[in-house]
Amino acid sequence: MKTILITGAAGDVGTHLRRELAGQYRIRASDLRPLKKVAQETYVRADISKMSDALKITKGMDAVVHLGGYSVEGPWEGILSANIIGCYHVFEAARRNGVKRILFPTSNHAVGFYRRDQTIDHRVYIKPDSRYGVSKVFGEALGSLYADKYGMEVFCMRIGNVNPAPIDKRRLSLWFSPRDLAQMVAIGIDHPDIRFEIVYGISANKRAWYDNSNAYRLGYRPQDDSEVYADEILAREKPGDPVAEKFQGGLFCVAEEIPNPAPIPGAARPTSPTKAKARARARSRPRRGRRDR
Ligand code: 15L
Repeated sequence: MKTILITGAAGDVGTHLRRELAGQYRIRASDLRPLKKVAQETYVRADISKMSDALKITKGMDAVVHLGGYSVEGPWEGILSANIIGCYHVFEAARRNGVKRILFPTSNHAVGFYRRDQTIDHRVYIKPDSRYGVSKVFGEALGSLYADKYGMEVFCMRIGNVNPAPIDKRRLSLWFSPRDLAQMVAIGIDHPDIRFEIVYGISANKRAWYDNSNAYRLGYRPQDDSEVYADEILAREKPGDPVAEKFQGGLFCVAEEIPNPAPIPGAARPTSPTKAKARARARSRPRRGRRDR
């Protein structure tokens, strides 16, 4: 049985994945946050913004599934530390520890500025829709470098939205059921012939915006299709922001910040540069009535 590391294991995707893969692999689950253990896995608390922690958790692994990091658009400081520095640490630590295979869950937001009337495949030019999307492009680029330069095997999944069921119209195109996620991850871990691949992490959705032929070529056979939820979802959906509606990335194309679905309990929230500037402007503005006094 292979031993795998899952970083960011306490998050939503990590929690679904660990449940689905329990018994198939020996799992080392790591996160900054505490987590509820699934049978037979081990938990290691780690902060991947520290190289020493990344070296500790990647040691002795057959493969790394690097889910850790900021999972939505957010303040640059958070993205930089978790998704750029942290991602580099995980790849570099894996290389130093001789771990050949890395699965990098990138995101639909690496290509979120493609329009919804376009169908894109794994070869299109990147079009990130957010700082978060840029950080995912960074991870893909790092994967390409480590594959070409160091012979590592890197499997990048541009994940749509992992949920037990699709949650809105946009997610009808992007839905990724937990069991399809587990199937794709197993391909990434076990396929004998991976060098550097990009696939789309979605189920067999009729409304998909992707030509996912690269995943199918590697044996992916998704079992779920969001279409069974379509009538119910479309009946309750109200028209949204016109820019968000036009592009695949949706609200990420317009938002400066999206509430973090997996904050670290008790941690101070970093202030976004936009909010910090607005506060500074407000402080320097003369108070109403002051000049008359
Ligand atoms: C993502 O990349 C996020 O990690 C996830 O939280 C969702 O927001 C998803 O994209 C999405 O586009 O729905």
